[in-house]
Amino acid sequence: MFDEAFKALPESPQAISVEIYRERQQRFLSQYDIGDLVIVSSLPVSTRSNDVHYPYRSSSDLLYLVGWSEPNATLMMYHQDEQWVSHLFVQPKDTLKEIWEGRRPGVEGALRGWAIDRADSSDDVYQHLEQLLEQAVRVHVRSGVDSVVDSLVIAAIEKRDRKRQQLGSGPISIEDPSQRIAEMRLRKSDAEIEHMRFAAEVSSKAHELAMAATKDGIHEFQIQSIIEGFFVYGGTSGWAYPSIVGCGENATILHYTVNNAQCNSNEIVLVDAGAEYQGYAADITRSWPISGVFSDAQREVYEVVLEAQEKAIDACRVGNPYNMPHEVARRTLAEGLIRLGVISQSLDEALDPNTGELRRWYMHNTGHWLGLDVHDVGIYKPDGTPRLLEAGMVLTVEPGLYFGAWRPDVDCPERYANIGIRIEDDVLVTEDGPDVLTHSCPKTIADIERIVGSA
Ligand SMILES: [Mn+2]
Repeated sequence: MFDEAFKALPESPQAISVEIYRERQQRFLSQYDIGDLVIVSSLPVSTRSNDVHYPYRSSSDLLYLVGWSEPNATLMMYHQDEQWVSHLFVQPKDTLKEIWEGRRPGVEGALRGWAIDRADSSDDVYQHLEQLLEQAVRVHVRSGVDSVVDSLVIAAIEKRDRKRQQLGSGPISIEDPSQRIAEMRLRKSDAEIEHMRFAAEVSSKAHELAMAATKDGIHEFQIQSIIEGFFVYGGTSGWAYPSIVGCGENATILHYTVNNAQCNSNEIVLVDAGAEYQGYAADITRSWPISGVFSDAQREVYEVVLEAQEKAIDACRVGNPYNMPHEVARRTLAEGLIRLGVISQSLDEALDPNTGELRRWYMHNTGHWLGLDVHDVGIYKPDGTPRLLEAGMVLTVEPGLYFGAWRPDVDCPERYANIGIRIEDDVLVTEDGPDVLTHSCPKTIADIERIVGSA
């Protein structure tokens, strides 16, 4: 059923090369000094129910620096014999375990295929760490990820005075390396953008397939299954975050994930779903009428949100503050709601963060960074002022309007009762202006009306 859509996809990009990981590590390590020890751990496996685990996903920082995706891995980077050493601890080969859980690259495999200088078994990680801590001056580790690493580092710091007095060794401080990695992750390289573009293409196609299959009486979970089915069929690892599929009043609940209602022909369905490819996320929202034709009221709201989204996308330009798309979207939404008679305040009054009426119907931000994490890393206001956009940054643009008639806190205009519209695209900032990675996902009223129900 998905084959035609699959054939229309671009070829999946090649894996990020060892050379690229090496270059990343060099750039990262150039900020550190001799005597620094950097530790980046994978995240632990978590249990879902007896003997069953959640699908494993490593820490994004470890994926970023080495691309190693197995559990029980620890990366240590330190300076030795006048050069930096990337030392990765991995699950050793173990035939019995591999029969049950799957093949492992093991220590030799890690050395052959990954950007590392040394590899050892994860069984020996703490022993090595104790030795490395004796020589380290500063330790860079994110605490709270591996409790044994944390306690060894703290023990080494506690011993430092005695050690340093006798031997002149032992660490004197701990720092979190996350912010330095985040600054790098915020600016995407060409190889990363290719990965994100592929995740975006598969996700766009999945939304289009779901639109085409939509008909009166379809259930939210059926729309969800088409979308998530194509994420996998298209060659991604599946969803980057749990899919939101809400029709009718469910479309007015921002993080609705129950997805179990049946859809009526007079309703809008709001779908927020994106795939993950090689760790990189896409994040798309589309809203369409179950019947395939917007009612006048639905069309009025949709047009306002679409105009706000297009103007906000246009504000994703090098040198603009990161929050300019949000301000542009807010203004356009407020103007639209005044035009529709939903807001009776003046434009300035409507935009007031405390007393403005816009907040009733638009209560979230217009976007976030996107990358290895759906809500990707990167400080929005370094030194308290909004960061200026640079080429290579990727952000989502996702204005919406939500008229929840079920809400006791506001008087919902009857004409728009239970209409929820959000339109979200993923935008790469380039020197030549915004590049919409999710451009192939239908969003004009004409395209949506042509596609919905056409399967
Ligand atoms: Mn989003």
